[in-house]
Amino acid sequence: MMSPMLSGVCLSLLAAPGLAFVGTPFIAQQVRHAPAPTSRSVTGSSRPRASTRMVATPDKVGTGVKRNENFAKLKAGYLFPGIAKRRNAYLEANPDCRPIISLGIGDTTQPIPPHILSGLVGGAKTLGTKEGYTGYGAEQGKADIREKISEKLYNGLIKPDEVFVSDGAKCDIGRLQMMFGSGVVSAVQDPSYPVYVDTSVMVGQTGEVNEETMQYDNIVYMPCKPSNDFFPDLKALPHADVIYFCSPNNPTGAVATREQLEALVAHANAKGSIVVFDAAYAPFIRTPGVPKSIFEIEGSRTCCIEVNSFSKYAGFTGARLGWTVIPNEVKFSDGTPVRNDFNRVMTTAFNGASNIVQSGGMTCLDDEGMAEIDTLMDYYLENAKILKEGIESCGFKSHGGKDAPYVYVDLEGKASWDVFSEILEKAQVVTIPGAGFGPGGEGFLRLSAFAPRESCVEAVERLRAVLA
Ligand code: PGU
Repeated sequence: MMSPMLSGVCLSLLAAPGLAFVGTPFIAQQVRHAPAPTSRSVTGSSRPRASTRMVATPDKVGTGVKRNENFAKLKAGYLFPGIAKRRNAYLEANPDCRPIISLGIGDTTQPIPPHILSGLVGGAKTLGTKEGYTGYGAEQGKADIREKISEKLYNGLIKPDEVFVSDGAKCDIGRLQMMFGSGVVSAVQDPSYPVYVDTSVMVGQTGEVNEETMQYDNIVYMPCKPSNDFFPDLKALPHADVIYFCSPNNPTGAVATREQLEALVAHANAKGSIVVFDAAYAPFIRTPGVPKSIFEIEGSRTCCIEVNSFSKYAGFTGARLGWTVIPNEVKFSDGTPVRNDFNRVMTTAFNGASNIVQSGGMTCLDDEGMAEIDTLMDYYLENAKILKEGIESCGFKSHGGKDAPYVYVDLEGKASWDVFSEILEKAQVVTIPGAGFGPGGEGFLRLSAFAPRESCVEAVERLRAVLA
């Protein structure tokens, strides 16, 4: 629903006298009765042009273009800008409040470490030389970084030509959806990173949202909660073509074990489904034996795609660099390799990741860069520990926060948007309500460990004062 403030703004815009496109009755009438101009008068063509569609009349304020009906199905704006809006509205209403601490969006805050940075700087400098200058492409990423990803992150389990380097995991999820199109059924963990559901809606895979369950028709929601160890009962699920699975998980912080991932891969192979495995938080895994990639699991090469990103590894949330792996053996039902169609998307609707940032990706994967990534991960994991212990000292149960940068707080039945507002108002701390990640997240709150250390420490003090 439009907020009163927003609707006020819209109404006053519509009423603004200087806006010719809305039109005074005189202008609107004049246009309606003007002789129909031709669409190509310069070349002398006499094809008639729809005369009144370009200028809106008072009761018709848009163009003549029909809105994509799938967008009308989306019930709210994207989660994170929505949270930012609430924070800004609070700040506007309380300009003298102490600085707000964000444990909200999972955005990195620590500077890019020196060795990794040298790659970015070097990449930029190379562009200023005659010999080093490069332009477009390759759309799949430079050969050297594809090789290095295959060697350093996948131990050779993946071939370089199965790696597509991109501007990030979120963008790749959108492009995978463009490739799958409207004719597939997607399954998501509930709760989950909202991009999987929202892009499924946008490309037309779903029906309307069911106002009672808050679930979209034609999406399979896989409940992930403490009682099932945040791993769905695969046997009980209706069929889905594409299964989005994220581990370490956003928002629950749950990390799937080898046995669980083996069950997932076996399920996908048996049912003919494709798993899109989101490993954006893989480097947070510290527990020995827990897989960091779905390609560590036998059988995955015939049914799995992995999306991944340097965003959280190296503080590249703004620099933008990610990758997607599609083994040659993953095929559509007609035998077409999925890789071929994704290549078609990447060459057509993408133009290759920034060559500057790919140089930064190369230094990430040097031994020195990998050590810097480890130090960054340790820093955020220590933050997660501080937040987890802090919120538990307030009397709450929590999940995650180990092998993952998110602490998932059990609100014991309280509505998550209410608790979000209460904490913002009383503690000036931004969190993310679990309900923002799907109906299965109701009753939980996500805390992000990506804030600076001192902010995490202070946030805990503030939360204790309010909640304990
Ligand atoms: N995959 C998962 C599971 C994520 O949580 C995020 C970011 C991404 C992918 C995005 O990776 P990029 O490579 O940077 O595109 N999640 C953050 C940011 C949210 C957003 O979408 O803006 C979060 O707070 O959940």
